[in-house]
Order: sequence, then structure tokens, then C-alpha cells
Amino acid sequence: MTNRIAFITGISGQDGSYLTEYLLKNNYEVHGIVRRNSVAEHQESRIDHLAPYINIYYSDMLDSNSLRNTIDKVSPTEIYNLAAQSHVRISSEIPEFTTQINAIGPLRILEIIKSLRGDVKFYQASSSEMFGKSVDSDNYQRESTKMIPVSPYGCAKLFGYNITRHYREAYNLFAANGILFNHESPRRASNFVTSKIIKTAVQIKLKQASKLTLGNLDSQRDWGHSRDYVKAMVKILEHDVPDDWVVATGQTRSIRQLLELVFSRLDLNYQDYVIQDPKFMRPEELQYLRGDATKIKTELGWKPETTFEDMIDEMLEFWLSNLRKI
Ligand code: NAP
Ligand code: F7E
Repeated sequence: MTNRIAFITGISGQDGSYLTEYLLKNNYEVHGIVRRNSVAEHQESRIDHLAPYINIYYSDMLDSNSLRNTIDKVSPTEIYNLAAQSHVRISSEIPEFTTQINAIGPLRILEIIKSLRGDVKFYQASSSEMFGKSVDSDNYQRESTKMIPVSPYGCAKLFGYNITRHYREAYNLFAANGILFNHESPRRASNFVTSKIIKTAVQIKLKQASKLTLGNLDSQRDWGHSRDYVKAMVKILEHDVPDDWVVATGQTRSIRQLLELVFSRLDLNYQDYVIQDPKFMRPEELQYLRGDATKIKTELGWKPETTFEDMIDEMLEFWLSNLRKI
């Protein structure tokens, strides 16, 4: 019998699916919510293989009563709040909706936890997008770096981060923030830049596409693997005190460097295929991310396990095997 009961919002997302696998392996009982979708098959594809081992409920980050009823029913020992409108560019097209889910969403859950007066632990999926245009003089971002977000997504996540800190201090809740830098996998949606580039490059190789249309090629990101990063989430809640933690690889690469690697793996030259379209540019771009994860490495013993090249190869294999079937 397990006494660790996890409740995951966003369980059907990239991180939710890897986190569920990891928690099940560690004998947790796992519960999660999905929102209603007109095509039911679309919403659980990342967790279909886990269905017999988990408990899924319909709920929504926009519906406080439903969240409260579900949390009451499950009585979790820990809550991972991963649900979000997670696409930064799209957040400029639907800023109010993004803010409701990404900012007011965590507040709704914290209010429920506060009223329970129990010892449930809370993990908030905070993001390096909160740093925006701010970077320390040594060219890293860390827990103490100022936060100047440059998107509705980043602004909403900054509210979620601050309200988590505030409830921790004001009401003595175990409420922790993981400040995660970009992390990818074969399960990353195909409108994020890594998956988009890899999927389209494979389509070009298989003669199913002839061009790849992108936005800004000069921005730089610190990319890790989702499977490694969900282990950091668990360590953050296992720690005896709640705190805020940067999770990153410490390496940064531009979109051009990503293009070079992906296309060269397929014996192609990206310059023959890539075109730029302002449609994929952002009103204000976050140009540079490179995280310093010294704190979580030294205090919690977490470290990234998958190299950037191995992650790209895993994603390439996934898309090659999927698209060859077409
Ligand atoms: P993702 O694949 O987009 O998953 C997001 C999940 O949230 C999906 O299951 C989605 O369900 C669910 N969701 C969205 N709106 C909802 C609502 N109103 N009610 C209930 N569920 C809702 O994102 P991810 O990459 O796994 O990221 C997980 C979390 O970490 C997010 O909060 C993200 O903002 C944050 N984060 C991600 C990264 C990264 O690089 N991946 C970095 C830092 C922080 P549907 O499938 O129905 O949309
Ligand atoms: O963009 C550039 C784009 O959408 C990365 C989310 O998980 O990480 C993610 O947000 C870069 C940007 O990720 C295209 O302008 C160029 O500079 O893959 P992305 P993101 O915006 O960094 C943070 C940490 C999160 O928290 C978020 O939830 O790539 N870029 N051309 C493009 N990006 C996209 N999506 N599509 C393009 O065509």
C-alpha cells in the first residue's frame, strides 16, 4: 500500500505524462484532471498507455468548484500544478485566457489548499520565461536574477510564482516553485520550435514537405529533456523545506545551431529549405536563456542526464518512425 497520493493538473501534457510514469515507478497513487475536448481521443494520447494505472477526472483550471470537488475526492498528499496555456507566442493572441489559466489557476489551487489546512505539498510549474530580458553579468539566469517578462505567458507565470511564494510565507504552506528552462522530448507538441524543426526536416527528407517556415533564428535557449526535468519536480517536493529552484542544463544554443544539427543528421543543409515569416515572430522576443542550476545540483543532487545531441536523436527517431508510416 502506498501512502503517497499525487494529484496532477496537466497530466495529459508532455511533462504530465513523464511525471506520471516516474511517480508510478516509485509506487505513488496517481490522479489527474483533463478538460473536456470535442474529440475525446485527442486529449489523452500521451497517457493512453498509463490509463489502467491512473485515475482521471474531468475538471478545468477555470472552474474553482470542480477543482475543489476533485481535490476533496482525491485527498492528495501532493499537487503538481502543470496545467497551462504553455505556448508563448499564442499567449499574445489569447492573453486573457492565458492569464486565467496560468495566473489565476495556481491561486485557485492555493486557496483550496489553504482552506484544507492539511499538509498537502504544492508544486508550481514556473518558467524561465519569467526572466524575460534580464540576465546576470556572467550571462546566466538563476534564482536571484531579476524577472522582467516579455510576454503575457511570462507575466502570468510570474504572478503564479509570486502567489506561490506569498502563500508559503503568509500561511505556512508547503508551496514550491520549479523555475524550469526549456525542455523537450518526442512528446513535445509540434508547434514548439524543436519539434517543429525536427518534424519538418524529417518530412523534407521523406519528400513529404519542401520548406520549413520559421520566425526568429537568432534567439538562444537552454534545452533539456522533459524526462530528466520531472525528476527535479519530485525532488523539490521530497525536500524537507519548500523553496524555489532553477532547473536547467547550463548550455545555450541558437535556433540556427539547432537547425544545423538537425539537418546535418539527415544529410541536408538547412539553408536550402528554411524561410522566415513574420507570422512566427513575437511582439517582444526573449533573446537569451542560460540557466545556472547550481542550487538544485548541490542541495538536492539533481542533474540533467540526457545530452542535447541524444535528445535530438531520440526526437528524430520518433518522427522518422511516425512519418515513414504515412
Ligand atoms: P503542455 O504539453 O502544453 O501541457 C499542458 C497541459 O495543461 C495539457 O495537459 C493541457 O491540456 C493542460 N491544460 C491547459 N489548459 C487547461 C485548463 N484550462 N484546465 C486543465 N488543464 C489544462 O506543457 P508542458 O510542456 O508539459 O509543460 C508543463 C508545465 O510546465 C506548463 O505549466 C508549462 O507552462 C510549464 N513549463 C514548461 C516548460 C517547457 O519547456 N516544457 C518550461 C517551463 C515551464 P490540453 O491537452 O487539453 O490542452
Ligand atoms: O520557442 C523561436 C521563438 O515556442 C523557442 C515553452 O515550453 O519554454 C517554451 O517557450 C524559440 C523562441 O519555446 C519559431 O521565437 C523561431 O525564441 O519552442 P518555443 P519558448 O517560447 O522558449 C518556456 C521555458 C516555457 O515555459 C514555455 O511554456 O524559437 N522560434 N521560429 C520559433 N518558435 C516557435 N514555436 N515556432 C517557430 O516557427
